[in-house]
Amino acid sequence: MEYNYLKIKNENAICTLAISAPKSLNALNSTILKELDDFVSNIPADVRVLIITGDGEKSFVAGADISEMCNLNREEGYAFGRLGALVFRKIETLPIPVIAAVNGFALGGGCELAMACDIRIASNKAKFGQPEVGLGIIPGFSGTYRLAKLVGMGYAKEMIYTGRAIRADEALRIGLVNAVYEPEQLMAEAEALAIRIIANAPIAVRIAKESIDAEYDLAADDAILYENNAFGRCFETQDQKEGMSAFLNKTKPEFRNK
Ligand code: DAK
Repeated sequence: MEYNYLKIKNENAICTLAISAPKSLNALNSTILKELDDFVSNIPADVRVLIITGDGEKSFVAGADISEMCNLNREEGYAFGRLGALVFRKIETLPIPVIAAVNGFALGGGCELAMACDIRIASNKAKFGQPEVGLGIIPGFSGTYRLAKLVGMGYAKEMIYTGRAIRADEALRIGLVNAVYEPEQLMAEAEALAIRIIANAPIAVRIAKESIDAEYDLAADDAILYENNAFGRCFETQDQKEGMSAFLNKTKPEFRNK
């Protein structure tokens, strides 16, 4: 599929995807959602970390496209929300880590896209918010679900009920982002983070992601058992042998994704 709204750079196992709709501050219309769906459904097998950002200096994603949503009826609203929610869920469940490099406005569907990623880092110009109730709707791409998980009920309810946008420093304080950088450093820091991840055993990173996500909603005993099984699976890999023997031999491991 040819993409009109996605700019993709794929180098050294790190793929950077920039959403690019400059006229609407990268707001998500249904074509962008379909392009995103196609991209994440066909992500090249050699990609080990995906970085998602917004094209331009001002915005990550300024939400879902209000001009497209304006005249939807109930069924159409459901279909639009479902399309976005399913794409974001595909991003969340990709077998590789996904980093959101939030370079500006991350409002509504933009904040929700960032929250579907594994790790969020931000420029000090970024702003996060769920302003939907001011438009007569609620967050529709799983924001009511993920925001509370990330920052707790109290902050999530305050942000969603008031629609107040918060700056990057507040997002850092409440745990919505992991780190804040000068705008010109953001992409280099995202790549540095990706490089630190891909230095490790690929299968172990994949199993770690799968385990953290699967265990989050389980009761303690079930979660611990899940981890025990996942831990056991690591010992079927050549990379486990390589990692441990390299440590014992005081050499650098050469992981082969096997
Ligand atoms: N949609 C469409 N166009 C947008 C947009 C958006 N979300 N955000 C900005 N734009 C457009 C503006 O209309 C403007 O277009 P022109 O007038 O130049 O044609 C252009 O981008 C530049 O924006 P501004 O002139 O407003 O720029 P400022 O710097 O003054 O302000 C801003 C930047 C980001 C603070 C402001 O544009 C703004 O407040 N934008 C709207 C942010 C927002 O409310 N986002 C949340 C959207 S609602 C659901 C599914 C999904 C959702 C809900 C339900 N289901 C159906 C279940 C999700 C909803 C949302 O995300």
